Amino acid sequence: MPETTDDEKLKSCEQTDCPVRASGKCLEGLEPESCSHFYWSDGEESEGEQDKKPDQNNLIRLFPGTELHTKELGIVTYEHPTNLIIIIGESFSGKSTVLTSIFDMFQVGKFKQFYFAGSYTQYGFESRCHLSRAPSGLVEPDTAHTQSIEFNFLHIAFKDKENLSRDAHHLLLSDISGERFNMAINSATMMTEMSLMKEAEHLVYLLDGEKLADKFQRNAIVTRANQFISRAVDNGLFDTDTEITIIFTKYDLLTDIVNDGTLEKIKKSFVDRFEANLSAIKFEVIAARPKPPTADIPFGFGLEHLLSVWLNKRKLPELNVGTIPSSERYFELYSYHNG
Ligand SMILES: Nc1nc2c(ncn2[C@@H]2O[C@H](COP(=O)(O)OP(=O)(O)OP(=O)(O)O)[C@@H](O)[C@H]2O)c(=O)[nH]1
Ligand SMILES: [Mg+2]
Repeated sequence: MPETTDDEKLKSCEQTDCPVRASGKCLEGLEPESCSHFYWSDGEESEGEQDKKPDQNNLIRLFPGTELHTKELGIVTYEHPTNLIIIIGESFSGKSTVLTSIFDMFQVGKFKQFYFAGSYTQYGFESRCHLSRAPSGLVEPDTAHTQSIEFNFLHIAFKDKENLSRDAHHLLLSDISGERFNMAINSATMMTEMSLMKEAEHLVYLLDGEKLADKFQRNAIVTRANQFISRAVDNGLFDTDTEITIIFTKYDLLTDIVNDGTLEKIKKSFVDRFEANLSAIKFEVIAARPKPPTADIPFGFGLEHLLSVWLNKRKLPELNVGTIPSSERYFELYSYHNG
């Protein structure tokens, strides 16, 4: 392409309404060349095209604030050391309520140890929280059913109240829909597509406390949890490097099975079945949204403890080849491992 000479250059402006191109006069009333929006164009663009063309150097990238897809996680992980938390469980087990309750507790300053320090996905949190808030018109707070069958992530950053000068902690949290869960149980292909689970710092399986408390539904949901873990082991997604935490949700409904020893028997059945296949199985209890909250089991019961557990980095699998690159980002380490 022939180069334009200085004589061929045209006065131009980034502001669409500016008459500088037509009349040589600056919209701001300045000497055109001293205006920050002014530039010389090579005269090849039509007026319409010139109006549309942004100055790349001045572009500021705005985030829509919705959920992040897997390929977008670099927005967070390239900027900050981040822990990836994947929350699995069948429909209604309380996965989304865990996420929305964590966000709500930060908003109202309910955590003793942590302050909210930002989120790239605030809109994603807000839209999930909507149903649980007054404007949605619900008498009883509730959470929308998760629609997407893909992994979508919500980001949250928070600081230790005791140590505000230290960098914030960053978590990427994902829940999968009940439909996705069922597909993975019933299809090896669908399970294999969930290979991102291998990269999670913390892998969490929620067992629905409401169904556990019901003796007619209890065996079925424990069996489905066993089927899910077995299929993940059979397809190589879980192995002896995998640590999984089984969380009993809706603890407000579990008093009877805690007192009669049933809960301990369920824990033991998981350990007996999977201790040879996995690195560890841990257990927690939560009541993200007890009905009703009480002094003993308030709103968000157990969530602060979960956050403090999720801050820990997991022990990386032994690598056979080469040396580990000096990076705190597990995503990079993992891609190196497989690369
Ligand atoms: N009693 C009680 N109910 C709860 C608690 N936490 C959540 N729930 C209720 O459990 C129901 C299901 O919660 P969700 O968070 O939508 O479940 P989910 O696992 O995301 O479900 P899907 O999106 O369909 O996969 C909702 O009606 C919640 O209000 C709790 O701590 N106690
Ligand atoms: Mg959900």
